[in-house]
Amino acid sequence: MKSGGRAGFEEWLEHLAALAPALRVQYWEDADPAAVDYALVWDPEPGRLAAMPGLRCIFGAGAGVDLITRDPDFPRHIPLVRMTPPGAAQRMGDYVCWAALHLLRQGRRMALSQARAVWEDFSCASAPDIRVGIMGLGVMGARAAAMLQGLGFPVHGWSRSEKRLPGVTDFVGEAALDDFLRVSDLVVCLLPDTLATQGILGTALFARLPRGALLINAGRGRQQILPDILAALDEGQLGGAVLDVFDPEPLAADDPAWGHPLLTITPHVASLPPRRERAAWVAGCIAGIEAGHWPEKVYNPGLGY
Ligand code: NDP
Ligand code: OXD
Repeated sequence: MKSGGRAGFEEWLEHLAALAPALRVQYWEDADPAAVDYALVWDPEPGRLAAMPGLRCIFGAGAGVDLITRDPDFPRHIPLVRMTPPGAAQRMGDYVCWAALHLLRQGRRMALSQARAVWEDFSCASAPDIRVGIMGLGVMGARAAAMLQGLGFPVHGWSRSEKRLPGVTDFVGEAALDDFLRVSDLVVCLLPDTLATQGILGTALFARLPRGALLINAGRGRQQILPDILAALDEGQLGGAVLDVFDPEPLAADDPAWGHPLLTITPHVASLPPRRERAAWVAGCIAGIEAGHWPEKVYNPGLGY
């Protein structure tokens, strides 16, 4: 197991010991590679998974598994299960709703005014005025779409294959991206990190949005070009942004993004279920696999997510 370092391991161990006492759980660096059946990892050092000859299944400690699959020796023939415990999508929905309302009500502006003890009143748009476009209508995007609609936002989505979600118009594939962007006053990125999505959130894409559009990225840092986002905020093409993910993480303390008055930064916490929930889910999956039932959310090497 490698997720959260040795301190994190103690917590995983405590929960797994309580939930599945028959499992023999060892820290990544202490385990004999030849004796490992299941690995739970977030960002393993390259080559180590490939050196585990008896490995039956890999569990990602997060829903996104790009830090695992970037290993050139990643064993593509072994199932890689994405972390999708029942509460994960709800937490992402919570985050996206918070971020959308934060942008709508100009939360960053109010926080900066408060820090200066300045009483500054202003009126804002209302949720039905803001057309939200979600890039990625998977586990996370679908839940966020339903919750945003509950707040009164009109919602549409963009995905690789067609999705039929209640009340959500879906724009499918590269050919529909322009049409999707043209009607997106607020873009929410919940895409996986793949060759097709890296660098997608840059100047060229922002130019296709309505002027002053808002941006939330809780997908992956490699999808955004941070200097382009800062330039678009300075220039007014973007009216505000909330970013949860960066490349690399953590974001450097001297990065100019921290101080931008139109940008809110969160430290990759959009959907971070407690270890207890994730341990329960992993223990349940292992019990299922041992009984011949494979989990659904398995990485597809052909698609890259
Ligand atoms: P899913 O695999 O369930 O969904 C991915 C969605 O993106 C699908 O709708 C897929 O289309 C779409 N997609 C993929 N590639 C493209 C493309 N090239 N063009 C258009 N659409 C595309 O993933 P999840 O919803 O579980 O998670 C998405 C990502 O969110 C994760 O990979 C991770 O990076 C990030 N994440 C971030 C967290 C955080 O705390 N910040 C927490 C959890 C996840 P299709 O439906 O056709 O397959
Ligand atoms: C992720 C996660 O994939 O935290 O980012 O689940």
